Amino acid sequence: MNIETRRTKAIAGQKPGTSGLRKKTRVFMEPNYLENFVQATFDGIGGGAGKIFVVGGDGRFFNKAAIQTILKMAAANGATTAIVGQDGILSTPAASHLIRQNAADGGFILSASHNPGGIDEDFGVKFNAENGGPAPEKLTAKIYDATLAITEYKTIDAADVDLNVIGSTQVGDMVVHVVDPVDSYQKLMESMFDFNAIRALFADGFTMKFDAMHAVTGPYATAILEGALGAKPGTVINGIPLEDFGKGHPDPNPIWAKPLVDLMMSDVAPDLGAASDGDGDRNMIVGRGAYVTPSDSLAILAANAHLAPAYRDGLAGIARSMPTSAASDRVAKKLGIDAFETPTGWKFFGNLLDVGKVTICGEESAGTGSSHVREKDGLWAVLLWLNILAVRKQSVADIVTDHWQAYGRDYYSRFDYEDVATDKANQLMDGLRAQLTDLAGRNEAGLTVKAADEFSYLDPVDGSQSHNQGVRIMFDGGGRAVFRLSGTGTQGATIRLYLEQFSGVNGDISQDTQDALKNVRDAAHIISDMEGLIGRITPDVVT
Ligand code: VG1
Ligand code: CO
Repeated sequence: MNIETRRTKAIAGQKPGTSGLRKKTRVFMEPNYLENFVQATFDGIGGGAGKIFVVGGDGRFFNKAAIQTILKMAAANGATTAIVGQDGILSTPAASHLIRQNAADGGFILSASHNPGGIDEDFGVKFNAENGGPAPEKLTAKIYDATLAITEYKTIDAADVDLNVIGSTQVGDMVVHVVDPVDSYQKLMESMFDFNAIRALFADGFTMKFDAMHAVTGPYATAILEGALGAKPGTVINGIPLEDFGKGHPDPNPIWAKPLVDLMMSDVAPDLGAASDGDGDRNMIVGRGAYVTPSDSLAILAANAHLAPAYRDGLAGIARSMPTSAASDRVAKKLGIDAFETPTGWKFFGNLLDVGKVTICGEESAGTGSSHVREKDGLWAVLLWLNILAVRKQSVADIVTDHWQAYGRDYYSRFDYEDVATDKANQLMDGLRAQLTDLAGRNEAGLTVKAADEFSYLDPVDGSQSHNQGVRIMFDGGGRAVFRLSGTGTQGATIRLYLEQFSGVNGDISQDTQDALKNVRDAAHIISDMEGLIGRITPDVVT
């Protein structure tokens, strides 16, 4: 094997603390850019010698070329084995499962998740650690340091691997196994859920539409829903992964999956609508006439998980990201199990899952998952819903209403302000920080501030601390507003404003969401002086 050492220099634009690198595709295609990040990753994890890696992506433009680059570099860095999805396809949860199943040392997942794909859109590389989860902060910090210190990278001159053909081949001294991307994942799902009950549900005439948004879940959903579970052909729509996701925005929410939501609100709605994102880790659940917020979905799945075989013995605990509504905390309380509140991002759930403190986790951004992998898992959430529907034999809308009647309703909405000038966004956050100690007792828009702080997290497992994770303003009467800046955008800054209002137990659960949130929203806008600082209060995206 002829290892070439090529000179290179440091790359710009890393964000320490994020689990990967997300940039415009053309930036990734610049000479040495991808190579630098990949070499920095090998350096950050203490080298590739003797290691096994999983490699795959969501099928977006540049996916296959990036895989060839990574395979050659892995071989040059001494890896013994690479496991690659056929056609370069692996959903994020499937990659997480393959890492765990094969006791691999980590994996490269090529995706910018829900960001659009194509030569003029976004690309990304995430490195997942040996537990199958996103690299924790101590590892991303090492990778980041390596991107600054880098002077050379290693590769070999070898022919490209034929990614279309399942089987084993060599790249230099490294063995490459091209595997069916769906197979192992499907077996895992079959081991967790009552497929017979779900099959019977479909056989009884239950109808569903799953929008794969031309992204990675198409092959998974087709094989599992239409193949194994007998859902009607055509249940999966937009099921062929395309390099530009059909020019869509593969983000499963009422904005970007509007056609599906419109169908679900119409007279011809099927029983269940669902969608997943670019890399298959997010999910949207819509019943006939009933959109389920991700925060509610987490709570309802947790409250009903025992109806599926994998969770028959109950849950160890429930974790949610800080901006996610408190709905799941109420479920944990009723079940008598621990509830954890972590910073945004799946990597913070890893330790809790690894030591068995929690079984189910979720984020308001449409991510739900469990201890079966170390990523959020879109199709898993859909299958758990199906398993619950098959057992309860009620509609989604009835299950949601039952839940609100039992626990009260957490009205919830997120406002995104995109492409804000970075200095303005920072000013807004700094302005909030400066007021934190004075906010308690202030009255705005008819609400009194109960408490305000900036969220910090102390990991109960390894003692690590994460600061500056978002400003929280709690109001008397169960309202809350949270401000934070996105870490995944690729252009300017994105301000996220998360709004929440609890109805109270036995409170009014029939209001329109935005009506119920009006006071919290107005108070948040006034306290942050958003209009004065960024010149608008109307968001680009409301979910
Ligand atoms: C967003 C979401 C966050 C999620 C992250 C990655 O981050 O808010 O909840 O974990 O995307 O999701 P941010 O920093 O832009 O708010 V994905 O589907 O990229 O793996
Ligand atoms: Co994603």
